[in-house]
Amino acid sequence: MKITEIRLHQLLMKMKTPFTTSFGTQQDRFITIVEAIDDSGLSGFGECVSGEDPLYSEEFMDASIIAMKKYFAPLVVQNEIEHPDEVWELFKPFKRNNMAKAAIEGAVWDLHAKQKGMSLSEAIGGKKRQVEVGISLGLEDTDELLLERVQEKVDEGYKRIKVKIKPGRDIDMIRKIRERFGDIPLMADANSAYTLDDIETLKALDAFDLMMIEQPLAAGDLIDHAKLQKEISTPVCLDESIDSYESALGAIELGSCRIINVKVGRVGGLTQSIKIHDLAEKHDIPLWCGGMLEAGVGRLHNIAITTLSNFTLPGDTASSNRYWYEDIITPEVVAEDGIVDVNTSYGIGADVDFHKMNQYLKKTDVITEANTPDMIFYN
Ligand code: OSB
Ligand code: MG
Repeated sequence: MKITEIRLHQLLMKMKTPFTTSFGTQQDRFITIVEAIDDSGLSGFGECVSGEDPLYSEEFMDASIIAMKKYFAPLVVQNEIEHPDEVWELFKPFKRNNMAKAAIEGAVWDLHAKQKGMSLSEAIGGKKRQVEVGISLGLEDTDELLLERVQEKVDEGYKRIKVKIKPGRDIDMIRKIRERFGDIPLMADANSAYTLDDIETLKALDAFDLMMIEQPLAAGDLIDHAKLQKEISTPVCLDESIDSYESALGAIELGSCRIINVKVGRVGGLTQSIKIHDLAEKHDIPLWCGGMLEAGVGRLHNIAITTLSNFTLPGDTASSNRYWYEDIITPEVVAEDGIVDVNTSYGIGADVDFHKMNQYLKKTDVITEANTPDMIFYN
C-alpha cells in the first residue's frame, strides 16, 4: 500500500462526568485521531490514547503528538508498507512511545482492512461476532454515591463492574458493594496505589471474592506482584506493568499475575497485542481489553481486538454514551445488556463523522512525503 498522507486531528472532548482514579481526576479528554490516506483517497483511522499528563504512564499527549509528527508519521509516508505487521519493525529503532506508535499503526491496520474489503476484526484473525463488556467506575466522594452508580450500571446489564480503589477507600467500600449487590461479577483496580507494606489490606480483600485485583503495585513491577500473588487468593491482573511482549512473558514466567489486561496503546499496537494474545493463550492466562476513555475510533479498535479467542473476560469497552454526549463516529458503540455487536462490514465498522468531530477539533497537522518536520522546537 502507498500511504500518501497522515493527518493528526487533535480534539478536546469533555466527558459527561469526571473520572477519578488513585492518580487523579479527569474530565477534559485530549484525543488525537490519526487518519492515514492512501493514493486512491481511502482513509484508515487510529486513535492516540495518551493521557493529558504522565500520570498513568510516562506517555502524555503533547509528547505523543511530537513523536507522531517527527518520527512515526514520516516513516509511514516515506516507506512502502505491504502489511501492517511491518509497522512495528519500522518503528522499532525509536524506543517506547507505544501509544504514539499504536495510533499510527492502528490507522494503517484500518486502511489495510478497508483495502482488502475486510472488517478489522477479520483482518487480525478475530472470530467472535459479539463481545461482552463491563464498566469501569471511578472513585466517588462518598460510598453512597458509588453505590448509586453501581446500581445504574447493574441495571444497564454490564457484564462486570470494576471499581477504582486506593488506600483508605478499599475494604469498607468493597464490603458495602457486596452487601448491597450480592455476588455480582466485581473487581477492583488500584492503579498502582499500594506497596507490599499494605499486604494486610490486600489480604483482607480476599474475603470479598473479587474476580481479580488490577495493578495493586507499582507500574513496571513484576517481582513484588509475584510475591503478592503467592500471598493472596484473589487473582492479580496486570495493566500498567505489561507494556510489551517481553514484560508479558516476564509476568507469566514469574507468576506475577493470573490475568492480563491488554490495552492496544500501552503495548504499542494491534500487532503486539496479537503477539501477547497468542503467548497468553498458550499459557492459559485469560485476557480482557482495557480502556483509556477512548472516543469512537479507539473504542472500535478495542472491540476488534476483543474478538480474538483468548479475550474471555468482559473488557472496559462500554457504550459511547457512558462517556460522551456525542461520540465522533456513526453509528456509536452501544452495549445492550453488556453485549456489543461486532460490525463486520469493513475496517473499524463505523464512519468517522467529520461533522461531529469538528465540534471538538482544535488543530489538524498534515504529514506528507514533502512535509516531514525534522525538528520541532518551540513550535
Ligand atoms: O487503569 O484501566 C485503567 C482510564 C484511564 C486510565 C487508566 C484506566 C482507566 C479506566 C477506564 O479504568 C477505562 C475506560 O472506561 O475506558
Ligand atoms: Mg487499570
